[in-house]
Amino acid sequence: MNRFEELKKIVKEAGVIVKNGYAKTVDADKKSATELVTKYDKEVEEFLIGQIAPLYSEYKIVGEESFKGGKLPERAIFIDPIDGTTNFVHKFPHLGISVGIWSSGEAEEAIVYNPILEEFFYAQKGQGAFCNEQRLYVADEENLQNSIIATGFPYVKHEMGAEYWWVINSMQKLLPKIRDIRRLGAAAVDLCYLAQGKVNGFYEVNLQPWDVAAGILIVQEAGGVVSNLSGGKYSLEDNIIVASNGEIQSQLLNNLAEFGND
Ligand code: LIP
Repeated sequence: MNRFEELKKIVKEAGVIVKNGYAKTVDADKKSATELVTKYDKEVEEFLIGQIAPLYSEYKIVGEESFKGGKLPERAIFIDPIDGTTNFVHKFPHLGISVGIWSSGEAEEAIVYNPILEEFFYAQKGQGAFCNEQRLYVADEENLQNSIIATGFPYVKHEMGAEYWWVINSMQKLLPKIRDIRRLGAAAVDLCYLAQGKVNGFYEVNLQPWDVAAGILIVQEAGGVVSNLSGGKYSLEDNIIVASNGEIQSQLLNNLAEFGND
């Protein structure tokens, strides 16, 4: 079995931990006024690190619950053990185990697995994107007005700072120009739903590398595009991500607010 197939098996096994926790009443700790973490986030990340580190020994692992900050490694495996922790705690089934493998600023391999809905998304660079073995393609829609756009709100929203005003100003500018918004609560899965053609675009501010490292490749391999707010190449250290089926990318970018203009 090749290394990526073994990685798929490991993520599937991690899904059992998530499923068991989802069926229980879960105690959550607060990382901040609005950000939650549970023992399942930590247990899944520890399991994944223990299994993946020997398999991908030439990479450094950057996990949401264990990363101590600093410069991102050139060759890294970004792990979000439960993307959508708030949904996990509130029993809203939009969540995913996200594993994104990057080298020199490019995504190489990606897995996003929602064990609650049994949606297993994966991609390898140049080999297409899949959900449960079915090939994925972004939706063929060239008109922003006919588009469903997914987004999310940053944990710092309660501080009503620059991120909050960007979200509000962008919503005010964009909402009349689209079919509707979907705020589902897990960026990794939002990006997979873009790849699957369920939504036509996605944007968000203040996401972490582990939220998007896998979803980005799945979008790209499904024919979509990912950029920063200026339309340039997205870096995992950028503050704002804008992704779409490609046909509406410039319309979407033109209808988001500039950052910092309160
Ligand atoms: C979440 C993202 C979501 C965002 C939330 C949070 P977490 O990640 O997936 O899109 O809106 O604020 O960042 O914290 O559940 O891993």
